Amino acid sequence: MRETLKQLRSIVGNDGFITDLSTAETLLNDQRGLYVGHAAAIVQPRTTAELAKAVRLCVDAGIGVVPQGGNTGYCGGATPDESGTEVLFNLSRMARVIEIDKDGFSMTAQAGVTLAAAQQAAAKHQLLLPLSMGSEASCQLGGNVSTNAGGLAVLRYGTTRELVIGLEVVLPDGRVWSDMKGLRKDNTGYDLKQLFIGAEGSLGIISTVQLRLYPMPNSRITAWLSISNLAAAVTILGLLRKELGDCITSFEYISREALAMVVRSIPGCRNPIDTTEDHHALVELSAFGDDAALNVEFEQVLMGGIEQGVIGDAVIAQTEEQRLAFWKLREMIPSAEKQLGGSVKHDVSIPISELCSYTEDASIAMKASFPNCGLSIYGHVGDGNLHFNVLPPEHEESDVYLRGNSVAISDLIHSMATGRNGSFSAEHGIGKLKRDTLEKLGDPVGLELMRQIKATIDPRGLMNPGKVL
Ligand code: FAD
Ligand code: 2HG
Ligand code: ZN
Repeated sequence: MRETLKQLRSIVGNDGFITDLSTAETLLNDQRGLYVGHAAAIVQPRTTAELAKAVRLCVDAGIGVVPQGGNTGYCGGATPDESGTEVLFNLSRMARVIEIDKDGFSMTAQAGVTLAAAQQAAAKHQLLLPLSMGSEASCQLGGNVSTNAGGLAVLRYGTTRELVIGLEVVLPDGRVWSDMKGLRKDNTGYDLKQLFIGAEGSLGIISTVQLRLYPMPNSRITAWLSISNLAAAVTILGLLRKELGDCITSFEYISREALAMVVRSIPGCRNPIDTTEDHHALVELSAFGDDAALNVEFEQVLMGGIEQGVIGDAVIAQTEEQRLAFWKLREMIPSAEKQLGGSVKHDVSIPISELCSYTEDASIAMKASFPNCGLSIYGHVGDGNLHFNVLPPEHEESDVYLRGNSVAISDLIHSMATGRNGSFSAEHGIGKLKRDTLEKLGDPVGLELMRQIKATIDPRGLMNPGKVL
C-alpha cells in the first residue's frame, strides 16, 4: 500500500494528494451525516490522463476506488467504507469548462465543474443549461450525470440523461472510453453512454461531459398558489398544460406542513399568501416573445382555477427578488428539516394518476404505524415525484427516534410505492443507503443483468465497491 500511495502522489502531485485525513472530514463523511468513511488517501487529479493513470494503479494493486463530485448525494454513494483501505477520487480540481458551442447549443466541461459554474458559463452566451437544484452551488456535472439528477425543471427539459450528448469515462482498468462527438443522431450499435448515466460511479469515473444547451427564454413568470390539497395541484397542472403547453418549466407542490417548517426555522421566509390552512404550488413558466401576452393567458388559467375552486389565491412575482423569495421557500425545505431534527427521507415516483391516492394511503399508514410522526411532503409533482419525508414526533429525541424507526418507516413507504408501479428512488439513486432495498424490491431479471454488466466492466469489483449492487 505504501508504495502505491507514493506512486499516486507522484501522478497527481503534492497539491492533489491528501493524506492528512483529519482535515478532510467533509469529504470522508456523507452530507446527510449517515456514514463516516475512512480512506487510505484522497486524490484530486487535474486531467483525464492523471485520473486514468491513478485509477489503473489502484486497481492493479487491488485497491477500491471511490469517485466523488460535490459530495451532495443523498445515498452515501461518494463515501468510502470504514476500512481505510480505499482511495477517494475527488474531482474538484477537474473544473474547467472546455468549450461552449454556440451554434451546436452544447457545452463540453470537465466533470468537476460545479453545476452553478456550468449554468453561469452557458448564460454568458445567452444559453440555458436547464438542470437546476438546491445543491447547485456544490454538486458537480460528473455527480449530476452519475446520479442522473432530476431537479426543478425536469417537466420541461427532462432529467440529466436527456441533456447528456457525450461522455468521456475512465474505466476500472484505466482505459479511457470516449464518445464526445456530440451527435444528435448516432445509431451505431449500443448507446454505451447510457450505462454510465445513473451508474453512481460503479462502472467508471466520468472525466468529461458534453451537455445539450437551450436558447435562453426571454420571458419568465413565477407564481405562488394556495391550494386545498395535492389533488388540486394535479388538476391545476393539467389545466396549465392543456392551455399553455410546454412553457410550464417547473411545477412544485409544497404541503402546509413543509411550508410551516420553513417559515418557522429559516430567517426571512414568509408565506406570500396570508393563510396557514392551505397547501401550495410554485409554478414557473418560461417562453420566447411577448411577456405581456403570456401573462394574460396565465392569469386567465389562474382565474379559471379560482372559479373552479382548485386555487384559493395566487401571487405572481413582480420582481426578481420576489421570484427568488418564492423559490427560497421551496428550496429551503431540506435545510428546515435538518434544523428541526432531521427526517426519514423518501424520493418516490408514482404514475401521476395515482399520486394522490398513494399519498393519502401512505399518510394514513404512517400515522397508524408511527403515531404522532410528522410528515413533510413536497416535490416535483409535474414529474410524479414526491419527497415523502417523515419527521420524528415533537418532544421525542430525534436521533434516537430516527435510528430506531427509519428502516421500518422506509420499508412501508417504499413497498407501497413499488406496489403501485412506482419507484422507491426517483432521483437520488441507490448508493449504499438503498442497496438492500434494490435487492429486495428490484426486478430479479433486471438485477441479474445489472450484475452481469458490472462484472464485465469491473471484473474485480473495485470501482465504488458496495454501492448500487
Ligand atoms: P456526489 O455526491 O459526490 O456523488 C454522487 C454519486 O455519484 C456517488 O455514487 C459518486 O461515487 C458518483 N460520482 C460523483 N462524481 C462522479 C464522477 N465524476 N464519475 C463517476 N461517478 C461519480 N438531487 C436531485 O436529483 N434533485 C434535486 O432537486 C436535488 N436537490 C438537492 C438539494 C440539496 C439541498 C441537496 C443537499 C441535495 C440535492 N440533490 C438533488 C442530491 C444531489 O445534489 C444530486 O444527487 C447531485 O447530482 C449529486 O452530485 P455531486 O457532485 O454532489 O455527487
Ligand atoms: C429536493 O427536491 C431534493 O429539494 C431534496 O431532491 C429532497 O431533502 C429532500 O428530501
Ligand atoms: Zn427533489
